[in-house]
Amino acid sequence: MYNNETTLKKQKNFIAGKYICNDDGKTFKTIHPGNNKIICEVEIAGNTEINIAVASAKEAFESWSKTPAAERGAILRRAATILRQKNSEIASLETLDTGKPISETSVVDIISGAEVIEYFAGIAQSIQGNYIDLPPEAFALIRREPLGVCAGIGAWNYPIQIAMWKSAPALACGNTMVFKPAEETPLTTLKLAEIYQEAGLPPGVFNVIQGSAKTGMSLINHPDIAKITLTGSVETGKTVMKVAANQLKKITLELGGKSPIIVFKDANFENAINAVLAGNFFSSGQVCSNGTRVFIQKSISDEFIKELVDRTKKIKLGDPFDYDTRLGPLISQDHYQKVQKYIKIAKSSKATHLCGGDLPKDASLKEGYFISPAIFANCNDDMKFVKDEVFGPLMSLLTFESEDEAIKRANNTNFGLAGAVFSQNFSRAHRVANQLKAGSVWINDYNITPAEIPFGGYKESGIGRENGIQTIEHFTQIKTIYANLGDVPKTY
Ligand code: TXE
Repeated sequence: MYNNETTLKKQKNFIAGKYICNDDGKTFKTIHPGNNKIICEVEIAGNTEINIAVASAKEAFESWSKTPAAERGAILRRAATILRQKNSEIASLETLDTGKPISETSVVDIISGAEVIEYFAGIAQSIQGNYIDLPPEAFALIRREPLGVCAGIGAWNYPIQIAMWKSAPALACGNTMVFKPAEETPLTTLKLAEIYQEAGLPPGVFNVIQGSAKTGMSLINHPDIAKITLTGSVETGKTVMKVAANQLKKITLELGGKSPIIVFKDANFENAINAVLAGNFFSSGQVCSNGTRVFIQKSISDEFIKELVDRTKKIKLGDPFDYDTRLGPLISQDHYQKVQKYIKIAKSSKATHLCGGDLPKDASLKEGYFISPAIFANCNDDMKFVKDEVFGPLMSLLTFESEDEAIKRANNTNFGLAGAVFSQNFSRAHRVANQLKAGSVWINDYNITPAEIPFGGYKESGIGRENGIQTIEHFTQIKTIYANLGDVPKTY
């Protein structure tokens, strides 16, 4: 088990089933955001290591893509079992690297990823093509084939979960992968690689290379990469798409959001409060689908806001390794400064500052990137902090009168990742859900993402979907084989 004082030996890149040393000796440091202590150095993958990783994935593809689906599924299922067995250990490593509370990582990050691996392990044997009869003397076979070597690029908010969400469908379909975790959180993806190997995954099928945007850029530019799947910011998504466009590589982009939660006066009050709080402050607000624009129907707004503020003031900020902690630090110094900048913008706007946005007084937290959960009321749709993705514990409250008004304002954003409606009126809830321009809409709940339902964005929030059967389409391609049983006419 790890704790906030843990230091580790230098970490390396995991390529072709083993850890290898990089040839230029360059490293970066990863820290624990709760106290800014260095956990370890991590070797950066340069072009040599990237080339070896892609070559090993390319070679492994030859046999992995021809491995019976039942065998691929069995290996993935074994990996999910090992992940569950090692949940406590990996959760504490994730808490060390991300600063997310152990009360979250021990019940969400690894387990939800393992569920996705199990889901795609089960689907592996059901991936199928089609037969089309073409009388009188022909037929066609529609084969569903894997793409080849996929590049996975991860974000720092759900490091191992993102690696599992990306690798599970890729591998189940017969692809191989070179995965680059975010430079802030390089550690748990290496554990995933070790576990895949323990489960029987052949060398080269899943490789982990380390580094920042430069490493990511070299990886996605590699000519042998067939597909890129990224979780990251909108800006990075656009850059990746441009690189992909040059070589017509396939892409899945899971990007940011500024999602609306619409609370009608007939909502179940307690459920709506619970969801709004979790949908804003989970992982210190560092969740792409968080519902950070909260629209409350005017007639219940006073009571609703009072309850939100009372409950928010009781959220326990502290050492992420303490099981009672509900809000940990932000990921890094840069991100801390970004969120503080937005709090400052909000405080100097015409919005009403109701609570939070402060640095903790507790001396034991002063080296970490802590900030107390903030709520601003009387916001309007055009305020910068209401429009931009802040990715921190900052909730904006807006009020509305009519259903049409709420829908129009909720959709007034370039993002389109998620949204929610709270109402006990069945017709209204569905009417509104249908009109929200977002990839996921929850009715009377928030941020629920079981493996079997697709997740992904409209508009600038992304392209493609993760999870759900639809993902198979993003990790395979169709080959049509036309078979003629008769003669070819003599035309010339
Ligand atoms: O993301 P980046 P950052 C949002 C959130 C956050 C902001 C910035 O608003 O504040 O993005 O976070 C790799 N080619 N989200 O700077 O830069 C990078 O190394 C190839 C929302 O951390 O997009 C990392 O592995 N790779 C998001 C990953 O992309 C590149 C989660 C994400 O980094 C690259 C995280 C390039 N040119 C942040 N540039 C979500 N969807 O949940 C960067 N990378």
